[in-house]
Amino acid sequence: TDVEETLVLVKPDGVARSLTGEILRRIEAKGYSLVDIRMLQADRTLLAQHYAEHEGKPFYEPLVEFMESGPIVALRVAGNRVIEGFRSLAGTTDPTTAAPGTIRGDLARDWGLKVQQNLVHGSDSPESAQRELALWFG
Ligand code: DAT
Ligand code: MG
Repeated sequence: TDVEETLVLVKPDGVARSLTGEILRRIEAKGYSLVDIRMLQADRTLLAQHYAEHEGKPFYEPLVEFMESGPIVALRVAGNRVIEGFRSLAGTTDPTTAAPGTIRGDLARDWGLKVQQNLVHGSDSPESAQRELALWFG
């Protein structure tokens, strides 16, 4: 096995729509383990670090503003190849095209036209996971 840890965020839309439990249920049903959990209101400093790779892109400002708009639930999740596996559970970035059966495909597809309102974040590589877990869980 290849046990990894990843950072999952339930974004402000997921928390506001009371989908935290449903998202956690899907993660646990897959067999992944919840290692740590915290709920917080993220500030700009944290979000700028978290989304540093996207700075300067046209969607960066609306993305950061959205992520600041309400509480976030941060999850440290462990499992065999969980980094790739959670991305697969989440579905593609744009909820409009995310496949049925995925978190975004099932739960975010009718949430309007804003791509940033896609319910969850998941780290995209071992390097990102290590960096992001340090940011959100210190
Ligand atoms: P992901 O969250 O699937 O890893 P990403 O890292 O490319 O996607 O982008 C981070 C977030 O930014 C994403 O969850 C939603 C938003 N976003 C990405 N591309 C976008 C676009 N073209 N228009 C608006 N928002 C976008
Ligand atoms: Mg990403």
